[in-house]
Amino acid sequence: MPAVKLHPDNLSRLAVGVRCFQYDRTKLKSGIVHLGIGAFMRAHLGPIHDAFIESQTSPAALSERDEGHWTKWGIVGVSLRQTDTRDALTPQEGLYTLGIRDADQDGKPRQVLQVIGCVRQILVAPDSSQAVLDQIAHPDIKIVSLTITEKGYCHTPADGTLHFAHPDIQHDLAHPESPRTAIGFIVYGLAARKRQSGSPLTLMSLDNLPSNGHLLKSLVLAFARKYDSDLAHWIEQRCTFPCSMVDRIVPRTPQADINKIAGALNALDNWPVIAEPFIDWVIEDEFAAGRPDWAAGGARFVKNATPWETLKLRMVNGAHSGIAYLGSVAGWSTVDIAIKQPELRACIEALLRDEVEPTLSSLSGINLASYRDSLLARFANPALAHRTQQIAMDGSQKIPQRWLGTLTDQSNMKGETKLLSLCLAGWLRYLQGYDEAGNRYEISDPLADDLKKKLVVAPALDGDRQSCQARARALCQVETVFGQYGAVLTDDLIELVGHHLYLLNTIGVSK
Ligand code: CS2
Repeated sequence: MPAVKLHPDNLSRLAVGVRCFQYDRTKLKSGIVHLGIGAFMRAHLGPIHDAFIESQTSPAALSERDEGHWTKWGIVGVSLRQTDTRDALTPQEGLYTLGIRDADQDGKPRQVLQVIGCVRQILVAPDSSQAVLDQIAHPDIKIVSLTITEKGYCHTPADGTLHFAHPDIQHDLAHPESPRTAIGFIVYGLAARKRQSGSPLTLMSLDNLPSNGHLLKSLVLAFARKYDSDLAHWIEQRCTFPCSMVDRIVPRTPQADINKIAGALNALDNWPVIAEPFIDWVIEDEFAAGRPDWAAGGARFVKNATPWETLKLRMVNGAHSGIAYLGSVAGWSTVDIAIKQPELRACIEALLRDEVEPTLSSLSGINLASYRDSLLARFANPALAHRTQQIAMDGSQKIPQRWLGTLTDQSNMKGETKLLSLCLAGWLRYLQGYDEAGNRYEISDPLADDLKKKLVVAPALDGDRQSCQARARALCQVETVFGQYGAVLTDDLIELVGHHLYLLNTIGVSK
């Protein structure tokens, strides 16, 4: 174990070859509040933001501009529930390591390490709710960004409306001084901002949700209208909500990797993050109070991000969820192991080619066949060990945008939906809670209890043909997921889902 810890005072002792930010981070002041400082933000916005700062601090850039261009853009991270990121990163003054992993030509895993400097401070909302509200209200803060995962929006996935009966939303409506949800923090923080300075703000969702900016806006406004209709009006006038598409595979860092990274870094980082080399970020250029030039880190600013979001959600995430359910059931613990199985690979390739891609034909300037090939190569990355069970989480929140839009378009075009129905059956099979070797696992989903009640039967009935058909029918009655998609769940499709479920239970995925 290395003698030193990762800390600004120890950077000269990092191993040769480790990339480290090259700017004077003591000059950074806070300009961005990021809600949900998890692995994804640290592996996506973090390095792109560092690339922006470095583009501004190179000698050439500095001779042209004053420092104000970058010093005002430090990031304050907020964890909405857990204390672990703050506890790990605060002793490191916010520094952390990003390990980019892939395999060399011989398939041997390799990694490049980079120390990221742009996070100045981390707050834990339940411990410091007033500080979080004060930050959102502060006029120096120009952007509040979010990666809070799908369920963090407390909406009904089928139709995108705020779930007012959600216990945390109920709590927040009653407790303006100590909210729990991102929506509550944003609305009460904006109320203080309106009172104190009235300065504009950009609210930037970076989550895997369709039209994430529009969704965030409608949820914030729905909550604000209940609280104070003038505030809702002010938000509409003074705040912007750009939509974005974000793409990078970021598995949870296994505990064992912390020691491995410490060895390679020559310093102990309490919580490094790992990611694939691929990174993409398309964002609408609608910023109410200025923005960093993230193009320096590869971001693409566009007028309308919707086509990119649809492409990514249906191809990357749609395939991911299919692999996650079928792979978990078969006992293939990681995506690379799953996609190495010839039958599953052929099935995912056909899903993309024959069922997803025909729904994306309006996207100009993109070669879907090469997008598909590079996606399959990303899934095959043997150095990531991305757990199928990790992706399988929260299916009820993910499935509408990943599969049901595709299903709707294909049904309207009288196209192929065989493999989408296999994916739905895969989800039903996964919900049975045990894999083909009989190992039991927990279903981690905010609707787990409801789903189990409606869709899971006594194990003795799992392989019964009629029971499989009945569960396929019950699936369509899960309103929060399938509400507005009722019309595409035709009798034929339901019968096919039931038939696939029967085959998955009697023959299995892995055979
Ligand atoms: C994954 C995504 O966990 C999941 O649901 O599908 O996190 C995926 O890895 C990213 O969206 C890739 O950009």
